[in-house]
Amino acid sequence: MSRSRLILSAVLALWACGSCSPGPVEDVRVDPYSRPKRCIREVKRGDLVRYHYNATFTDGKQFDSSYDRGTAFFVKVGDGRQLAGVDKGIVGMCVSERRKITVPPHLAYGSQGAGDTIPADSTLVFDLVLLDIFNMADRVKTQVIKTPQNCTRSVTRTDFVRFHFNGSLLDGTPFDSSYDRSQTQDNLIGDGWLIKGLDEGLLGMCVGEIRNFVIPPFLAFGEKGYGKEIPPHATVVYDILLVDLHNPKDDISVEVREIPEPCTRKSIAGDYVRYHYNGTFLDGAAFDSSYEHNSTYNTYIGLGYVISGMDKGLQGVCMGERRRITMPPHLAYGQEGAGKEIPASAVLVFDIHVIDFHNPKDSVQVDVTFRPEVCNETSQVNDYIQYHYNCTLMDGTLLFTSRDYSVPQDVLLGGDKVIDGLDEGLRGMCVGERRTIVIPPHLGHGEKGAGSVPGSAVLRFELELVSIQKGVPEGYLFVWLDETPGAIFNALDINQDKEVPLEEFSEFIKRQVAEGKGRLKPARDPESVIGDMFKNQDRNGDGRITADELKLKAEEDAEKALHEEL
Ligand SMILES: *[C@@H]1O[C@H](CO)[C@@H](O)[C@H](O)[C@H]1NC(C)=O
Ligand SMILES: *[C@@H]1O[C@H](CO)[C@@H](O)[C@H](O)[C@H]1NC(C)=O
Ligand SMILES: *[C@@H]1O[C@H](CO)[C@@H](O)[C@H](O)[C@H]1NC(C)=O
Ligand SMILES: *[C@@H]1O[C@H](CO)[C@@H](O)[C@H](O)[C@H]1NC(C)=O
Ligand SMILES: *[C@@H]1O[C@H](CO)[C@@H](O)[C@H](O)[C@H]1NC(C)=O
Ligand SMILES: *[C@@H]1O[C@H](CO)[C@@H](O)[C@H](O)[C@H]1NC(C)=O
Ligand SMILES: *[C@@H]1O[C@H](CO)[C@@H](O)[C@H](O)[C@H]1NC(C)=O
Ligand SMILES: [Ca+2]
Ligand SMILES: [Ca+2]
Repeated sequence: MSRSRLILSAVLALWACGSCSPGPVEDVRVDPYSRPKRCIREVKRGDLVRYHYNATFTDGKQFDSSYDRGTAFFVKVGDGRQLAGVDKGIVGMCVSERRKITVPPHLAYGSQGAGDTIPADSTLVFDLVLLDIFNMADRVKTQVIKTPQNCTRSVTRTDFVRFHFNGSLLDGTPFDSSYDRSQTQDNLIGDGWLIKGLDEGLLGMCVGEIRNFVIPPFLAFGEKGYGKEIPPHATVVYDILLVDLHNPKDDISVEVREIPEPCTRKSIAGDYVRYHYNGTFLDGAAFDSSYEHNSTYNTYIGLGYVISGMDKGLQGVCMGERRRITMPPHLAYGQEGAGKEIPASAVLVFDIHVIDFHNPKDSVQVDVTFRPEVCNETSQVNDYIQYHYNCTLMDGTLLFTSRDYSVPQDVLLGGDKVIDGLDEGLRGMCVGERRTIVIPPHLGHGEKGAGSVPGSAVLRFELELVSIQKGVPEGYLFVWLDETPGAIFNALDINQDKEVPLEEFSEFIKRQVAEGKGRLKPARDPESVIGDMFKNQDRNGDGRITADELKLKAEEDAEKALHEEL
């Protein structure tokens, strides 16, 4: 349009002055010798422009230059503050365009000239490059460059944002970039910390969104500019990527992803939780994961051992639950951040998988899954039992199983041969009974764990009792089931020769056991138990028990029992 308008105005000038002049009055000549490919806006009257220029006479001699003053020329087009010829010749220009405007004297300093510098009737040549253009009616011009897939929340007033930006002037000269500092720009919105144009422009943005802003100087750095980079009256252009967003009033937010059924118990403050996590920022970038450490993260909750967002977010979880906990910086690592990984004021997103938890006060939890109809006797301490088991972690990982062996597992209950929780959980069972027991680590393998059992792990055992061999009280090798025979030595001395060697003793004991009158300590070779019993009676170790020896031993035992009673 600029061309045709100029020609048109030249024609009009010709007509208007047709009778008063010897020839057509010369108009401004415009030579747009360098025009950018992209021109989104052209200068029109009323616009405010910034440009650099060199001014010469037609012979090329320079009489003025904006460069000499160090700042570009700033003016409103059409308000008469620049030469009428330039005012006219600049119309239609784009930013970064270069024009040579040749101004005839009557549109410059006329027949008067200007002081010593411009002689009368000088034609002047202005070589200028347009740097900036805006209008007081402008608003921030916003263009969405990239929209994220999911946007659950967008910036509102009083939010705190972290963003990356590239800032440039309208002619493309970069003036600042957060990328150069490798850290985000962090600001409260609506609080006057940011230039007006951004304070407004960031509203409604989502994390991951990229916007381009063109901001006129009166909504940016105004007539003062900023530092060396941003000149006075500069329009600024920002590409902004929103990285992070929260409100200082935010609490944690919890999104439950998966709750296993049944959930019989939920964690409370004071529990000790083992969990896996993936830690990311709001934009999805990962900063840490427990899986990389090959172990769960373990902590007491509700007691201030972990960042408060986590302390809170881990309460009320079920074993096996998966949840996402999003925590604002004031409930995470705050304005300081942490190490290289967590920047200042970062919102953190943790995807959590709860493996197990327990309370230091927990005891063994028993759940009988099958009880046979006939249950004449149950397993007790000192009994020798056989059982099948599957031992898993609470997430189902199988650790051990008796199926790996050809025979069932066996144990003398109370014998300190298995973890305390299992010893306890195996008591009170009928043969054929099945139960599931849950053992907290303090009754299991403790904080250190053992082998494939992780430290502080809660264990689940599936148990099936195969057999019970009743035992004898602690410290005993043999007990009488009926009454103790009165004349014991006579009974022992089967051939009545007043002495009892090992063979005779052994034969007697075995007969008692066979007849159901007595019981040997189970879980050991009977011969060796009988051998020990014999040694206890054969006081002088000559291989024979006499009546006196037996009497002495009986008296001692009675005395010992009396002492123990007292
Ligand atoms: C003005 O002159 C200087 C020095 O010759 C040159 O660098 C600059 O590009 C010129 N500016 C314009 C707008 O012609
Ligand atoms: C967006 O949300 C949907 C539904 O919540 C989810 O399935 C999808 O994975 C999300 N996409 C991204 C890129 O986060
Ligand atoms: C800023 O510029 C850098 C370098 O050109 C580029 O990688 C980055 O994507 C730009 N950022 C935005 C928000 O446009
Ligand atoms: C985790 O285990 C993998 C595979 O066993 C191993 O390559 C890696 O080095 C381990 N990482 C740590 C931190 O122990
Ligand atoms: C963590 O990420 C890994 C790999 O993407 C995934 O297999 C695992 O399930 C994630 N864990 C949680 C708790 O989300
Ligand atoms: C259980 O006791 C009943 C009655 O005393 C008896 O008949 C039955 O044989 C016993 N069963 C077993 C398995 O010991
Ligand atoms: C152990 O697991 C196997 C396979 O699931 C099952 O057949 C068996 O009954 C389980 N053992 C016990 C004692 O529950
Ligand atoms: Ca004898
Ligand atoms: Ca003896």
